[in-house]
Amino acid sequence: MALFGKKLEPETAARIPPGQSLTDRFPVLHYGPVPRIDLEKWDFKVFGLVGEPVRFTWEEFRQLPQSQVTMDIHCVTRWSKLDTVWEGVLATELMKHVDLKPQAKFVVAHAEYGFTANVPLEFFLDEQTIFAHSFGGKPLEKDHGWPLRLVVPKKYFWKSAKWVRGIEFLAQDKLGFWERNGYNNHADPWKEERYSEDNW
Ligand SMILES: Nc1nc2c(c(=O)[nH]1)N[C@H]1C(S)=C(S)[C@@H](COP(=O)(O)O)O[C@H]1N2
Ligand SMILES: [Mo]
Repeated sequence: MALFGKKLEPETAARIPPGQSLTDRFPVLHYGPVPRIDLEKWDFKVFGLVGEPVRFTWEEFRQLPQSQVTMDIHCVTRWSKLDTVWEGVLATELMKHVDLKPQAKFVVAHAEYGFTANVPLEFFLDEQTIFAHSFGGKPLEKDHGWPLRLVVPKKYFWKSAKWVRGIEFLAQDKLGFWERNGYNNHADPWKEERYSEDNW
């Protein structure tokens, strides 16, 4: 595996899943237009299998304790980007404000224009899952999800919903937008779970 013709160190090569190539760029990929967002009207909702639904305004969300995570991105379109740095609110931190019912086993992230992405609860509760407002020390760019995106580690990047506006907890799994449109529900880059032949 090579980047710009240079040979990679074995430690770096070992972090690149099968069928992926490294990039230093940050490609933009999504379905539909980039939403226009008014932070005065923006809110974030937690609903589904919770004791009480929770709603945050932008101000309230920004006051939650902040964390930074570094993780590797693997996109199903075959690029990987290592050591990306995200800042925001950890999923585990957000969960301190949520009275989760024991039947909850799956999470659907809801984003602008009805976009959804689903993950099993245990992946959502990964210590690195973050609702990020910054990337690489700067506010997110609009086309990368400003003002807030979910970043889910250990899965192909389509599970990381840009322009996220809420999360829903469910007892049963429910396919998200890309999972209904040809991508694999499990999305493990190390197993190359790219396409949806085995969703059914
Ligand atoms: N709201 C929303 N989020 C989305 C998508 C989308 O279509 N809509 N596409 C996903 C896909 S397929 C990828 S690869 C990543 C790309 O994120 P990037 O544009 O920041 O690289 O966003 C994910 N999040
Ligand atoms: Mo993607």
